[in-house]
Amino acid sequence: MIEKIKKILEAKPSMDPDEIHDWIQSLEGVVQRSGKEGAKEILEAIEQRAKELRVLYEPLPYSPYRNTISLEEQGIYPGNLAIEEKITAILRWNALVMVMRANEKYNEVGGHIASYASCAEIFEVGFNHFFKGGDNADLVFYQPHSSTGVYARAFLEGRLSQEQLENYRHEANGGGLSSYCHPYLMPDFWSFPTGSMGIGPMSSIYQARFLKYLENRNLLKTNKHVWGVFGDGEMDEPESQGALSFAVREKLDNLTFIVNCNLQRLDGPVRGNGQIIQELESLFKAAGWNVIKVLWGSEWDKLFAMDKKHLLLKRFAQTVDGKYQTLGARDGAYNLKNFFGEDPEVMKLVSTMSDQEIDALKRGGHDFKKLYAAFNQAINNKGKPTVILAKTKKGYGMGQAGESKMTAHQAKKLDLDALKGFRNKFSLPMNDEDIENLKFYKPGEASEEIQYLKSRRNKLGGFIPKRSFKEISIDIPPLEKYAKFAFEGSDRPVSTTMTITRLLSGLLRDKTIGPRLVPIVADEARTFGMANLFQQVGIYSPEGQLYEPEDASTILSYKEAKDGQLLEEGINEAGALSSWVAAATSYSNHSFPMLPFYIFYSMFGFQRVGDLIWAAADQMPRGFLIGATAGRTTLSGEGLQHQDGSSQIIASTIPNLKSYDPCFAHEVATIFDYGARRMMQECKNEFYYITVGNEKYINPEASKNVEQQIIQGGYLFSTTEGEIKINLLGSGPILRECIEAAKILKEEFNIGSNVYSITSFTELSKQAREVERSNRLTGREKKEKSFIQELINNDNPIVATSDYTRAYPQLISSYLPNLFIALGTDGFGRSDTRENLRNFFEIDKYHLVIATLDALCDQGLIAKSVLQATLKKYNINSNSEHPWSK
Ligand SMILES: Cc1ncc(C[n+]2csc(CCOP(=O)(O)OP(=O)(O)O)c2C)c(N)n1
Repeated sequence: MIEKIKKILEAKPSMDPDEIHDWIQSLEGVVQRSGKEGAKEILEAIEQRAKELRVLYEPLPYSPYRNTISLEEQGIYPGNLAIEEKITAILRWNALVMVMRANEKYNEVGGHIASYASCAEIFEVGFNHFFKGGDNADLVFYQPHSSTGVYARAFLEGRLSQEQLENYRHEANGGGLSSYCHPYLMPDFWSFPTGSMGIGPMSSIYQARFLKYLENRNLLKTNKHVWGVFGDGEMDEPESQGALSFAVREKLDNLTFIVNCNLQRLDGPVRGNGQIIQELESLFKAAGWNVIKVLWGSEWDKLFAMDKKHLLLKRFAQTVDGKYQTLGARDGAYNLKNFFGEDPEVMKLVSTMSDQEIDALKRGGHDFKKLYAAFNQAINNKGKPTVILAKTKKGYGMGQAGESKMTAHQAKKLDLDALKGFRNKFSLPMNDEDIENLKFYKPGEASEEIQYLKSRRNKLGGFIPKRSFKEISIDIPPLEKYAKFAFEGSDRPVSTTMTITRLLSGLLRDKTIGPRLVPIVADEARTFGMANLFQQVGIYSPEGQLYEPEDASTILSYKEAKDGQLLEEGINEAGALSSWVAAATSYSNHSFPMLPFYIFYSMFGFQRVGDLIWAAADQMPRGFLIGATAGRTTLSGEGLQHQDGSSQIIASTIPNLKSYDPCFAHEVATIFDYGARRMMQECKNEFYYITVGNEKYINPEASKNVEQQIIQGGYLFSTTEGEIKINLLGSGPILRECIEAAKILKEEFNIGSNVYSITSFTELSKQAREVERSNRLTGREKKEKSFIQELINNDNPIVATSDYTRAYPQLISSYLPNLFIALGTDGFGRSDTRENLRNFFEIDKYHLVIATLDALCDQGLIAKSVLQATLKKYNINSNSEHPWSK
């Protein structure tokens, strides 16, 4: 402040210093008379007037480099500090030992020590005082590389055995502990995967929002709080920052971030030449968050009290993080010389302190009292989310082996001296032999540590993390009730997008499942013909609707409502997907199943937010992902960045995802009904991806008795007889090219065909994979046939195609003995008509005929001259480049 005043005076020598002084004195007077709030009011009024007068004034977007909560405001610590310190020391030790033992045993399994070492106090303040457990458990996102500390705690609580700790990162044969927080691998323990940086912060925001959504829709009222402990390096991820203003817009006062600002990431400092804490403060403040900085431990308080001229603040402000790191890695003597000693007046403040006392000056993130005050203020703060920026040391207590070292993140062991140093620093009651043998330490059940830890958890409702919920089944109405239209065939052309949105609309009307559906769009409702939902169910907005919409006089007018059901997430696929995850895990997080239906531009799904979907899979979600305007040629006109030829292939890599590419309305309805029933009624841990297109065509009446096969992945759609025969396999709208090709083959070449509607090459391949494995591993004499082998059951060649790249139909090729020709849309998309695109990618009916003739030539069933003549007739230029290389 003084520096700033000096600067003002230097820049404007005409200003009278006394006048400035008077202003400051009157401000101080206001603070004394009316308190901080009064002073704030006056400053705001002055700022407002200054803006009106066009006085350009840009205050720094961050506060001084000190604790936001002053000592006077701190309050009394409600816990037993001595016991909590003991518990934390034990947890630190066991977490460290877990990593060292695992690496001694298996050498290659990795693990981290330094991250938990830096956030142990943060976790413990949460565990002992804030994180609620039990039926109303808070949602806590743990920093993934600190999972060891959470395991160490569960060990003391008696929830994990020593054997499990011994098997940290040794999971393949069951019973071991996951590297990071993976609900799929430890379904009774973890709820939120955070191992992929950035997904935790974004996901936690949408979980908090979903709680408000449930409440505002009068479905479920809880007082759950969402906590997220994240790394300062992690905050660089676009996903970490991307939803910060959203959290404010939605007034998420049920959300608290604690950023573990140890100033380091994996390679080095997060901001060597700057100050990450100040930068994050600016970022969060600009977004509108309540920001609480916890920078300095209690030991500093007496220095601050002596520092009337705020010289320490000036030193802090002058010190960049790269230097803080070096200071953190060195001893008291070094700090005296290189931090305090750089200003003789600051040096005077510490003149009576020993090197050891300097060494013992802690950072705020290692101080229970400071942290408690911040957590407490966070949960009592209303109307906006809070971030606590806690300054810590990476590898705290690791000494030369890691404390604030550049290589701290990767450190997996401490030598004997460092281990002894660790024991001494944290006063662990262990002898040298125990230390040398890396013994886990667990005080007896009757010890004060265990009793305390358990009583605290008891008070807070029970142990966490714990993924436990009541399985609740929700009935799905029979298809006849809402989906008859899809089976009757249509005189007028309809697209699969129209079909699926009509199905959704129908299901929304059902009294039981209807309210539990969560339709989600990312600014594409009109694209997919869903504008009717604006009125039918309303768009969720905690504010309701504060304006008369422009289209108020129309029947489909834009309607926002506090209890609106549709989540309109804006142009924000990552946010929409995070929203979907929150709804899709409502069954497990809140014992309140909801069925999300996120419909999106398919190219901006798996390709754009694939890692979010992978993290979703880890959480065993239940819900529909609908990739609309799918297919590289079915989406005509839009070109290279819009046309999706790959999502089905990415989807096929996700184990608990069932993905489908249907062609006809009844197929869509069958899959939709099956999925809804499996997830909601039968409570199966699977989720569904269905691609739908915007091409309109006449739907035939549904084939009979094929429902089961549609789900299995395909059925025989039609047959034409002929002396020679081909199998034409097609999925999605490209099935119709197969149907047309079959006609040409019959009429012009007398070649018969079996046309198969393949609803999912993926499902077919998964089942075939199982059968193949079982045949191999059982060594049975007579091998069982897979479903696809049974379905085809002839040795005619196969021409298989889809609107995706060749890899999609090729998923099944190795399970079939037939000659297998795959066609697909490999290459970059183009803007053109469907017809031209299908010709360009060589998947139209003519290329299917050519592929058939070629296959039959290979088998010696027809003459080459037939192929050559047909190429000529169709004017196919064999010299042109492949579409995928152009
Ligand atoms: C998306 C993603 N990119 C990279 C990594 C690899 N990684 C793991 S931890 C880490 C550094 C984390 O630093 P920070 O967030 O500051 O946490 P700290 O361990 O320092 O507390 C990196 C780069 C990852 N897990 N996820």
